[in-house]
Amino acid sequence: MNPTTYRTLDAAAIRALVAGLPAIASRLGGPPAQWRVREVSDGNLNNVFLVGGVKGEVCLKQALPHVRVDPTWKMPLDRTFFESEWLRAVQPLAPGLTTEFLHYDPELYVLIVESLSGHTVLRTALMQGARWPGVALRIGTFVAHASFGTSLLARPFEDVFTARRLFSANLALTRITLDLVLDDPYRDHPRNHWHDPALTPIVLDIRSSAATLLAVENLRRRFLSQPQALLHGDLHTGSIMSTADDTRVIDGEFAVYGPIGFDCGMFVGNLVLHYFATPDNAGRQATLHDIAAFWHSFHEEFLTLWTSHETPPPGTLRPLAYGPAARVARQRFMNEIMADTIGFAGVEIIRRIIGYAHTADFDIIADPRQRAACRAGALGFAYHVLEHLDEIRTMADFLRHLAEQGRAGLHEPR
Ligand code: SR1
Ligand code: MG
Repeated sequence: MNPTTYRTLDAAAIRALVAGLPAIASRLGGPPAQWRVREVSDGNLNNVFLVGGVKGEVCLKQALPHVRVDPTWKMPLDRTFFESEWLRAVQPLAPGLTTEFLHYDPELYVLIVESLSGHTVLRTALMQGARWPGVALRIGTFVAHASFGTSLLARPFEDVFTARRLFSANLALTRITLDLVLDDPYRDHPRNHWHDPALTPIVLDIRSSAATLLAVENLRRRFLSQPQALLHGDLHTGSIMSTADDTRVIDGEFAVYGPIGFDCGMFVGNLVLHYFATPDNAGRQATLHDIAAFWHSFHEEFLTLWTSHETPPPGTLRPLAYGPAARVARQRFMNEIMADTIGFAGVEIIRRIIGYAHTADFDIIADPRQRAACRAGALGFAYHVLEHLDEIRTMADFLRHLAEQGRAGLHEPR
């Protein structure tokens, strides 16, 4: 941080900053004094504001020198830099599926993007009962295009290595993921918490299961040592804003090169959390369909991108095998992504129930015993998945196990 220039912005300072940016000021329209500045901070880390004028609105995000929800947890400011680099990298690869990048201020650590005030955070929409089957398909498309386009399959290694070097400096947020997702929940740590004593026996089982701990260690190693593509790095349902027919991925501050199945697993894990928080069978069936649709869309689009070049782009690795051998090689890679997806979905579910950063999915269940039972269902399912990763090898296996365990814990409609 440069202490002479960085300061946390209030409404007046935001007006002054934006007034000095002619392209954005004209997008808003009218005099700065009449712009509405509304704080909408919602996530754990940053301040977020909507700035609106007579013509339009933008979204402004500023990093704080600490975690927003815990000022004692100090944090470097550079996360908005990585988010802006992520956005600039993936926006052209997945047009219409992110927000539009408008401005980055390297001294104030401010990122300004298109406002999505007509959209709803996907987690909130799901909790309100939205059934938007197109969302999962579009997220599949997003992950396929963003990951393929930043990988060695689409780019010369020189470009990929340069990008890897840039994003490998995203140390603070990679440390958060490593600790909060892949470490803390598996040992006693003051950041962990859960309210329902009914969960404690499952937590103790998880922590004493050698198969589970080995699976998590393997996922941790893969997260750090398989730089297959540029990840979003935190692709939960709170990092997606949507309407019924327009879906945008936001909040790419955790961007880092890693295994593609990490992003897929984050998304699938959060759909599973929603699945266990859903009271009725029809709602649960819809979520099973969403998970299947996501995977199908990701898988098909990734393979289509891979096989669409008659001759590979200049500088990329030229295939050595053709015909059936190439098909086998492609299938192996897709199976690797699928295995990672299943494993990372498991650890995401666990950390959202017993780790530091929980999700709101279960909060809508009024009856505390029912709420505990639903959380226990999700936690038990994730434990089962990690313990039986050798048997749960495909998304079809995963969905079958989910449907079986979900039926057991189904509760009455609220
Ligand atoms: C201290 S940050 C906690 C969590 O919030 C973010 O959205 C990420 O999910 C992170 O793990
Ligand atoms: Mg976020």
